[in-house]
Amino acid sequence: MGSGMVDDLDMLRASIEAAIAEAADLRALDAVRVSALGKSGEVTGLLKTLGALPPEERRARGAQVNALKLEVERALDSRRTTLEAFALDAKLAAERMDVTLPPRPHPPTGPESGSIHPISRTMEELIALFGAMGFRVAEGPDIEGDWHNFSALNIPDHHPARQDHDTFYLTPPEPGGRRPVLRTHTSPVQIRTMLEEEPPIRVIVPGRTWRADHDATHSPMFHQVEGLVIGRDIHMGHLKGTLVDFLRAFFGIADLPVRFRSSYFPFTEPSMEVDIGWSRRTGELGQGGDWLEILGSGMVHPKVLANAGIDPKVWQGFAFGMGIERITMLKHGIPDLRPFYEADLRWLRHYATSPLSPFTLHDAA
Ligand code: 2NM
Repeated sequence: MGSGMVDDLDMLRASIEAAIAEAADLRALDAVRVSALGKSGEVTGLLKTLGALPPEERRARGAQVNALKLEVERALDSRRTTLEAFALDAKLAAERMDVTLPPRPHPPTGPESGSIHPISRTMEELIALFGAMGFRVAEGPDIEGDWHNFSALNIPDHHPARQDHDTFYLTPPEPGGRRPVLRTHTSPVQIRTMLEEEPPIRVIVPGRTWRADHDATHSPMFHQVEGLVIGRDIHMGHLKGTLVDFLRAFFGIADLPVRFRSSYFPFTEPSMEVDIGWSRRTGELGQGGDWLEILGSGMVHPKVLANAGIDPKVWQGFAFGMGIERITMLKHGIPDLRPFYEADLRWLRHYATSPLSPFTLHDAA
């Protein structure tokens, strides 16, 4: 009788192991597990019969059934490992992609195709060009305090730029009160950079700016890039070299005429406006014989350095600023400012660029 029962177990073992080997996926394997080891499984059923056996048989039979249970568990584990590996292989094969395929054609052929807005593209070019000259990008808040936006920059209380009709104040006036503003230039970021960092400093600050001004050539929200270089012996030669190289590279005209013209800003001394050559008749940039004002610049005023925690006896430097819309319009012959902010797909299809198309830049530096 004992050997007959062992035969039973051998047959059961063989049939369960065959079912495990045949299980083609993890779900089928789990069904085998349930039918063998589940609450009413075959092996579980055998374990339940042990209690009814006389003690001398129970010991031997118990050892055999438990050995079977262990073998079944091991066989299930081993098959599960194999099937999981199959499943991963199948998933990897299904997700396979050819990274050597050429890019899809651009400009957009479907409504879901994206493109880079000219303002964004110019900002990327500015970052690349000045990056090649060792500048990093600094950013700051769009809502500024009076001190960072005006006072630290040596802009006096009575200055016209502070008037309500030029500046967006965020709270109503109160006697002697200092009101938060939408920054009117990105210069407060240069102030923050000087306060936070030890010189030498070389940053550009591209970003949104606001002025209460709205006509064919002015938008209440526009974009600026300003730059700041602080070092022990930075002088006007560095200012001129940097800006001439930048302008020629940005506009892609190697012999673009550049002229520095004495000017005034409260935050620089001396101050210079910078003109580039163009033709008033054709609107073309280059040797056209006329001059076009393009940016402002100067040596950072000692008072501004001191306000920003930098000793003007040790450090000096230059700064500059320009309008991103303006240089973008000039570079690409865009005649009107307003469509920059209208999200008109016809305009974007014409002036926006593919994220895959290269910059149109000459070498910087
Ligand atoms: C300009 C023109 C000239 C300028 C100055 C500073 C600072 F914070 F360093 F003093 N930032 N930007 C500056 C100088 C900006 O924009 C037309």
